[in-house]
Amino acid sequence: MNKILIANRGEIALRIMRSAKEMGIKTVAVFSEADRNALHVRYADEAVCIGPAPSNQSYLVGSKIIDACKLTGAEAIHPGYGFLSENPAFAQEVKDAGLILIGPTPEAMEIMGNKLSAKAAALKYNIPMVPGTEEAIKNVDEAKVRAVEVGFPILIKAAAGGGGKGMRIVEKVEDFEEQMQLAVSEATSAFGDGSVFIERYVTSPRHIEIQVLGDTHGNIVHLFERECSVQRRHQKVVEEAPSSVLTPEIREKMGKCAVDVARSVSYVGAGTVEFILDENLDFFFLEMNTRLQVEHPVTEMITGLDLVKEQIKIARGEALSFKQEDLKISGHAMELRVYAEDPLNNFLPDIGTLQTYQTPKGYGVRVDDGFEQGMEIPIYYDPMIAKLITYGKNRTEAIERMIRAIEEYDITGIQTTLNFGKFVMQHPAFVSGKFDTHFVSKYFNQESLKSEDVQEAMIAAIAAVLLLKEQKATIQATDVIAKKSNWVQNRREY
Ligand code: MV4
Repeated sequence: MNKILIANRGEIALRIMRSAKEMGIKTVAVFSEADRNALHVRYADEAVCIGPAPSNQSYLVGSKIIDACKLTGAEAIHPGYGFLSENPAFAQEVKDAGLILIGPTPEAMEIMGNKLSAKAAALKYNIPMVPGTEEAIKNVDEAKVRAVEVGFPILIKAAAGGGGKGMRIVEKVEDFEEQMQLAVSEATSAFGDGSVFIERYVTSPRHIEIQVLGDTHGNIVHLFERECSVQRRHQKVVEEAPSSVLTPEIREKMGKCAVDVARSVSYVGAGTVEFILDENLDFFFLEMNTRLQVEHPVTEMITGLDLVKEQIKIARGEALSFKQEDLKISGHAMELRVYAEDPLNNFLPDIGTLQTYQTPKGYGVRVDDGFEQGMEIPIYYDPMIAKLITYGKNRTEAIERMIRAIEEYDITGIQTTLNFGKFVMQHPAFVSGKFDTHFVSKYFNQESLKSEDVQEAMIAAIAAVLLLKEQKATIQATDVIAKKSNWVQNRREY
């Protein structure tokens, strides 16, 4: 494999190219008209424009990407995440064109692309799953009987759904029919497939996923877990590895289950098996993602492996160079997704120009990004501008380093989720490790970011009062507090 095409943009395109370069493989970028000056275009050895800015006219058009391979002589395609990365029809077209897709087979993608067929495949092994229906619901009355058996609250899920889309919680049996009808029509319009099923609703889960790697020789290993419970409306914000709640025993059990799930579809490449973990630390398989995930760097940091290099070696037909027992966890890694969104304005995308853009540096800090100072964030794509990753000898050090790195990160011109990340890192529930998927909705409101400043102002005011008292100044304490906090409020930047 001498040349690969990266069918993606932004930070992940660059991240993939860096590994290819280290392996002596030439890279081809594809870009839309909005990305003509993007870093991934400049970094690549060659670049091909594949159309106008909207992704359905560029990054999502499989035929243009295959044509770009033919034009440049690229032998393989790395799809990154999003876009065409989990599209079985594209995977098949790539194969039919005599090219290599750096990823799993179209068959594995197809099965895992549907939650019901994924669960059916996993059923071949003894994988714990949330009680519910094993097939798409055809008869509402039968489903209602099953729902009562399973016990309320229950969750209706769309088989074709992903990332929490098309999910509905039903609290009591009287609401069942109505919610079912709504779920079916929602699923039909969103995915063109109205298949839904039910599961018992696990009320306070943690979201834990296991990274797996499979080669073309039948070897499959897991690379431990990532904790992804800190999310907002199904958008992950903070991820870490390892999870602070898993015991070595549960980790081993989950890891074995993840390998079995992968084995159930003869998985080849890098994949992620998603579980939820309840308060009793019982875990249940939910689904499998057949791509390299956004949060893969935390796994790289604790295992010392380069997942993109492993993907490329697997695609070249090489056998994994290590066994499960060779792998171990070293230290702790945190990742914060830096979005161009305003936490003080309901996380609305905040597009514009990066007037200042200075990344944090130093020991244990990694920034995977795709922009530089002066660039404009295009409105057409995902608003994630960077991933800030820190590594430490333990969780405490990774958190402390993350706070330091957030403070060093200097971005002006757009609002970002950096200060929100700092709120998470300093929150007692996060620090103690006792949190679930409701962390953000439970603890965060816009006041949390403001109150940090007010608290600082109060402390500053009290310190000033004490200082003045010491100096025996004759000023009323209340005046000082009012003045001090006003001063701090006036210089606030948001
Ligand atoms: C669940 C659940 C509780 N009980 N299934 C959301 C995304 C999709 N991958 C699965 N999801 C969930 N499935 C049962 N039976 C709670 C969630 C869930 C969730 C899962 C992972 C990460 C964040 C989440 C946020 C809300 C709900």
